[in-house]
Amino acid sequence: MPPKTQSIRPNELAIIRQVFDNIDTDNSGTIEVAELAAAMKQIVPDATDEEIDEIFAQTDLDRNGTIEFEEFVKIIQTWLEDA
Ligand SMILES: [Ca+2]
Ligand SMILES: [Ca+2]
Repeated sequence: MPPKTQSIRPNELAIIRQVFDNIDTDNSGTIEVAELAAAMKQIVPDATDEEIDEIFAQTDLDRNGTIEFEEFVKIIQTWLEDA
């Protein structure tokens, strides 16, 4: 079975892990919507709650209400592919 993070290099994965841990301010191992909102408002100060909700919904692939690291990696991969 191929690894799910096939197209990401180990050093990139380490950077993504750091970003993930920075957003996960309560160190629960998952990103909650409030943590995403806080991170988004640092990057994009005028981001609306609707925009944040939309990004959260797009990232929370299994819709369990939290962003797991695996989901975070997938959304970063999608962004990198689109760039
Ligand atoms: Ca958290
Ligand atoms: Ca999830």
